[in-house]
Amino acid sequence: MNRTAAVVERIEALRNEINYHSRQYYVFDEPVIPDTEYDRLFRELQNLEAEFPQFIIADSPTQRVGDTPLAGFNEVTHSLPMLSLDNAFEEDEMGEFERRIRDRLKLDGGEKISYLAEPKLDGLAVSLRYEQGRLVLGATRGDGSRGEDVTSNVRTINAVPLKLQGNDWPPVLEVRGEVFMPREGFEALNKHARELGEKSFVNPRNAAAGSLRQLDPRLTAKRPLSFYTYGFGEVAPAPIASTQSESIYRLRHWGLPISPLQEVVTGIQECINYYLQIVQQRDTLPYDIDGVVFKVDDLNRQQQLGFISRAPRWAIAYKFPAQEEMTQVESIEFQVGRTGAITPVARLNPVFVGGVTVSNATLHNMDEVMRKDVRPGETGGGCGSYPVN
Ligand code: 5U1
Repeated sequence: MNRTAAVVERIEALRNEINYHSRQYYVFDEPVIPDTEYDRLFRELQNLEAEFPQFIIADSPTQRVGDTPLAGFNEVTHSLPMLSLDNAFEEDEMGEFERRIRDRLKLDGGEKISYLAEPKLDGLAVSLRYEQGRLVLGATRGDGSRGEDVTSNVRTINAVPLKLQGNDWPPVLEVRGEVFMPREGFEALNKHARELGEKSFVNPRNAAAGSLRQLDPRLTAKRPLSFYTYGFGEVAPAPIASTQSESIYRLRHWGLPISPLQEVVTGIQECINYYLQIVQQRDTLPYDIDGVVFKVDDLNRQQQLGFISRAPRWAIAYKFPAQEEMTQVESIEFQVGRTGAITPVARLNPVFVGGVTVSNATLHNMDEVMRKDVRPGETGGGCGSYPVN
């Protein structure tokens, strides 16, 4: 074999190996090599591609980050609308949800309904379109019909595959899911911003949204974003399975990450039990969630049930109680960090919110204090353990 053929073979092997390890990490949560070994493989590929640029392809793992900032985001029309979810806040409303479904499907008393249950991530909904297994479009939800083309930014998210695994995917596969920032990454990002005297983010959701709307993908690439898939847009040919759970499970085999907490539950009591179990786990999860989503598992039933305005009748978000309380600002103090960065902190009249007593709230920086016009003696609202602490 001549040198060029050997290089082509090595490049191909490295890409496959790197993609395999990415899937093990992001999709299966089972990394098999240490980060240092992964970095070594990545660097070897970068070096070979630098020496032989004629063999660079758009979906090489080295090509996630483009180097041209955009002038603005183009508007895109979703091939199928991006739906929203109806909400339930009480157990009774979950009972009503099931009763409406039973009535429409004309089910007799004995027949139970199965649902796919999963946590509702507090992030930003996006649509990813794969054609012939390759990522061709990433778009924000926008108004549900039209969103913004953020392809160059979603490409920088390591959990988003640039190319699907295997070859049994439908030629057009559009998936919907949530881009989010894990808490640890959010804390590190804010700490860094504070050390540099820059503006910090109020919560991981805002940080994820701000990161995805950067015009320079090199900045998005530095943000610790992740992604889970939960649904579908256009799929052709469709369907890919007869239930929501099987369809979503197939995505996993194609390299798309899905929540490891997904479960099929049957009947409304199991829905409630699942909700209570997730409430218990909520604070230990590495990312913020604001409820639990239930979807009728049988796709024929989903079709029979259809939609009402922009929300499907076959799905519901059972939301956690709002983690927001009113209290009084007693004083504003200034904390000096190890690096000399000064952070204003509000001392609060202690208030119980989100399962904890809150008596301090970081105000991040003076811009935030001015923007929110926070003053001692005044009363205002704030959200749970984040960022109030
Ligand atoms: N986990 C989850 N979040 N979420 C949000 N599933 C889910 N489904 C949604 C939305 C808007 O919509 C379905 C109708 C696809």
